[in-house]
Amino acid sequence: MLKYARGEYVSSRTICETFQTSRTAIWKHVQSLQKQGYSVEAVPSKGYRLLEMDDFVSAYEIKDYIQAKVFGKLIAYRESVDSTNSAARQLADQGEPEGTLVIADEQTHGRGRFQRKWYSPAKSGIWMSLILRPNLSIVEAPRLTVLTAVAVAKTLTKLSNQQAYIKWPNDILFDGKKVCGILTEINVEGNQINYVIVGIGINVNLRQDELPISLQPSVCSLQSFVHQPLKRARVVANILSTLEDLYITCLKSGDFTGVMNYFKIHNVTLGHVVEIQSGSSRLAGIVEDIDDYGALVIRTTDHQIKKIYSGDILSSSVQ
Ligand code: BT5
Repeated sequence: MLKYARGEYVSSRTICETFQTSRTAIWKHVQSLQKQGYSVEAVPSKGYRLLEMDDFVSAYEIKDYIQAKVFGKLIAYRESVDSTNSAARQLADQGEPEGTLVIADEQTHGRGRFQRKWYSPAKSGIWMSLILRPNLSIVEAPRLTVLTAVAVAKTLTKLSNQQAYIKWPNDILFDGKKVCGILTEINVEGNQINYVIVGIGINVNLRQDELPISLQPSVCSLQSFVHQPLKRARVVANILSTLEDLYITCLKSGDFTGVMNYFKIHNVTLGHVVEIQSGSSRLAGIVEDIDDYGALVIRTTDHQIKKIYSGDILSSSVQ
């Protein structure tokens, strides 16, 4: 109500009548909103008003835009958290259902793969993790990273009118610079997946000079590619709905061909000469293909075909 009143006061009485609740209950809700960062002013003779409409990623804001049916049905918003992936794991362990989203304004210990740091300052990006409970075997799990990368690339392309590209295995790039990283973590029971946490980090409002110097050459932010201010909640809702569509279609049919094709067509590494670090080994060759499970198929300099399931592309160039 406060949001739709656009900065005007709404009397406590009107709110009480609308929601059939007590003044004390409303005051508790207002305090909860204030805790989430909303500036709500309370004046005894006038009521409540929302002072400014900031760019929030609270459940209220995301639900304003959401079209997905299951993804984001439950949203756990945190102002600050160590890592949304860790928070989502805790919730999944407690039995929270598929589609539950954890989203934070800030992460104090955001993680990349191999325990690398993910820079996640307050209010500048989308730091979120989704709980999935797919009926897939462990070997199929990397397909979920592919699917997520495709959903994010499609959404960012639509919102920016500029094609986003994918760098194997989990980066989304604009103009060769990383705008998003994906961290997929699985919890298994026997050969079956118990749950998967898909973590998505997207730089949205970060100015280039606000980034750590070491990241500035290789990292970018969505705001440089859109011409009007973009609400993070809208981006989140768009990603959830694209991701949900792809997820339901692929899992129902068992057919990931469409997703794999998009992943390959908009990939910056396919056909390139690359140097790769995979575990403790380093190898060089040409990326001939990406297989149905998201592994890189490399023809090495000594003409062997190798499949790489996890690692980092250290350098990449056209032959
Ligand atoms: C990734 O790892 O790219 C996965 C990042 C996933 C982050 C999300 S945020 C929500 C959820 N909760 C978490 O704790 N994590 C997930 P990797 O491929 O290992 O890349 C990590 C590297 O990216 C770092 O070593 C830096 O070089 C670079 N990096 C760090 N912060 C970045 C940022 N904000 N934007 C772009 N690149 C960054």
